[in-house]
Amino acid sequence: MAINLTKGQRIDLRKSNGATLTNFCVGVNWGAIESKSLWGLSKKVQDVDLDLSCILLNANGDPCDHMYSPLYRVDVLQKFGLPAGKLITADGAMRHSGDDRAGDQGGDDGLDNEIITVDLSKISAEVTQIFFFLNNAGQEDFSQIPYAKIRMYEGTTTHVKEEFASYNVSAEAQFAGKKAIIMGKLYKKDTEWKFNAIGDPTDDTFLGQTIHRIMKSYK
Ligand SMILES: [Ca+2]
Ligand SMILES: [Ca+2]
Repeated sequence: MAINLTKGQRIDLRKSNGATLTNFCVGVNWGAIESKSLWGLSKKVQDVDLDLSCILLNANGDPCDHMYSPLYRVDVLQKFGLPAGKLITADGAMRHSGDDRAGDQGGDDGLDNEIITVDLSKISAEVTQIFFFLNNAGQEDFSQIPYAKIRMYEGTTTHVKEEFASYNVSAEAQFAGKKAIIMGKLYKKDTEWKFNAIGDPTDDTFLGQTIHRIMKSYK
């Protein structure tokens, strides 16, 4: 049984059989907004561009690596003191599946639209915290998106072997009117990795604001 995460919950990365979760995916599944015309004869589909990103911090709380869409404009990122986006960490331990700018068209396909694969055994020794967050690059807020679900699972970008934990964003009233979420963090305690499901919605309209918020208030 997958854990149904609640805001602020801290969990060990232990499976029900006692084994440690080391290789897993963090994914977000969401759908485009479909609306019917006045007479219900035609459907209008509006793309939704959510962006799953992460930053990695060392023991001093300084950022040492990041993953976010390479499609973010470099000149805008520079205003926030941030480097260009990329889809793999320097140590090769984490990979991003790429920027999905549309969401599912034609209903829930059961697969996550943006996925970060994690191999904790290969993470650089200096990394002690990894924050995951979600921004909406478009105008909608989370209450307008038909579904948005975050989960951790074992498997690949195209196959879910076993779900470990999940969080249903669109079912939460606290996300209405919000366009960004600080999802949670992996953190190393002694030598063991754990996960804290932060689940805080924010008013940020750009990823740079979310990263500054994490650096200021969450690390
Ligand atoms: Ca996206
Ligand atoms: Ca999907």
